[in-house]
Amino acid sequence: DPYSDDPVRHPALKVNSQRPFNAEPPPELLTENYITPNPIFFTRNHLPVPNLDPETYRLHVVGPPEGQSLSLSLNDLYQFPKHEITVTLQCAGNRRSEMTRFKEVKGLEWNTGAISTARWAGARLCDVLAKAGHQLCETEAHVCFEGLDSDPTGTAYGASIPLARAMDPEAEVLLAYEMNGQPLPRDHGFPVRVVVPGVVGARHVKWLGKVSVEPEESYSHWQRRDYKGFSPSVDWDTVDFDSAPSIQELPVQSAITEPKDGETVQSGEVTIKGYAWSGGGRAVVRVDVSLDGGLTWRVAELDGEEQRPGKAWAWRLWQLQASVPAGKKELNIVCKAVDDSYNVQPDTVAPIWNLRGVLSNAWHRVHVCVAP
Ligand code: MTE
Ligand code: MO
Repeated sequence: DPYSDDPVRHPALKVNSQRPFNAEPPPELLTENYITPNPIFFTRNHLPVPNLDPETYRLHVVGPPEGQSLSLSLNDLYQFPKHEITVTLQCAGNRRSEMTRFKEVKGLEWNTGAISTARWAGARLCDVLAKAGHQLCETEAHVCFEGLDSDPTGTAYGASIPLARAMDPEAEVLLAYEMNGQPLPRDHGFPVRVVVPGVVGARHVKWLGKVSVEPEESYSHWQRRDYKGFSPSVDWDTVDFDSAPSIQELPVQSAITEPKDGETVQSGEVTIKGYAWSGGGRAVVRVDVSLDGGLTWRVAELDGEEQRPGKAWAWRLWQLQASVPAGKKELNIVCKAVDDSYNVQPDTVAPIWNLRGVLSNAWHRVHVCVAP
C-alpha cells in the first residue's frame, strides 16, 4: 500500500477521499481564525505523501545555457532573503458539490472548505531563478515545477506558471519552507513547496523537486488535461482540453460558514459569518448578505488584515449581525462578494456549470429554520 506511510491527520477534518488523502475543515472551524491552524488546513493530494529527508533533500533548478544549474539544500535555500506573506490557497474544485447538485460532474465532492489561509515564509522564486542566471527575456516562457510525489509508473505531480509572474518580485512567488512559523507539515509539502499568491491551488506544487524554465507550459496531466474551464454545453465526448487556457488567477469567491444549511436558529438576533476572496491580488471591497433569498441586501462587516493594493493575497472574513423579523419561520441566507475590479459572483450555478466542476463561485445560499 503506497499510502501506508501517509501522516496522521486531525480528526476534525471532513474526509473526501482517504487514498489519496483529501479533506476540508468544517465551516465553523474554517472561519474561527483569520489564519487557518496547520492541522486543519484543507489538504488536496493526488498521490501518496512522500517521506523526504531534510538532510539529503535537494531542489534542482535548471539554469539557462549561459547560466548554471543549481542543486540547493535546505540550508542553501535559507541563505536567500527570507520573505513572509499571508496567502489564501483555494482549490479550483472548492464548492464543487453545489455544481453536482445541479448536474453530475467528475471530481471530489468539496463543500465550502477547499480554501485556507496561512503565513508562508521562504525564498522568493525570482531570487532563486536569478541566481541560476535566468532573466525575464522570453516573455512567453513558463516556469515548470515537479513534485517528488509520483504514481506507480513514476509520473510526478507537475504544473507551471508564466515566467513573467515568476520573475516579478511584486508577484511574491515563494519557495516556501515555513507555514505559520513551523516547518511545512508533510501533507502541505515538506520540506519545500511553491506558493503562487492569487493563483489556483494546483500551481502551488508541494514536495518540490525540480524547477525549470521552458518555452511551453508543463506537459503534466494537471496542467494540460485538468484544471480548465469549459462552457456548460461541453461534455466528455466533445471536450477539447487544448482549446481552453489553464486556470491561473481565480475569480471572486465568497461563502457562508455560519449558520449551516438546515440548522435551526433562535429568533431575535442572528450572526452570519463567512469568507470572501478574489484571485490575482484583487481585494474584496464589499460583501452583500440577504436574508430573503436576494430580495433585499445588507452590507457585511469585513474583518482581517488590511490589504496592499494589487497584493490582496489573503481572504477577508466577514460577519453580519441581523435581527430576524418577528413571525419569520425560515431564512434564505445568501452572500456575494465584490472585488476591486467590481467583479461579482454569478447568482446561480447553471450558467457556469462545467464538466469538471471547477470555478464554482455562484452566490452561496443557506436555508435555516427559525425556532418558534
Ligand atoms: N503538489 C503536489 N506535488 N502534489 C499534489 O497532489 N495538489 C495541488 C497543489 N500542489 C498537489 C500539489 C492542488 S490541486 C492543490 S488545491 C494544492 O496543492 C493543495 O494544497 P494543500 O494540500 O496544502 O492545501
Ligand atoms: Mo486543487
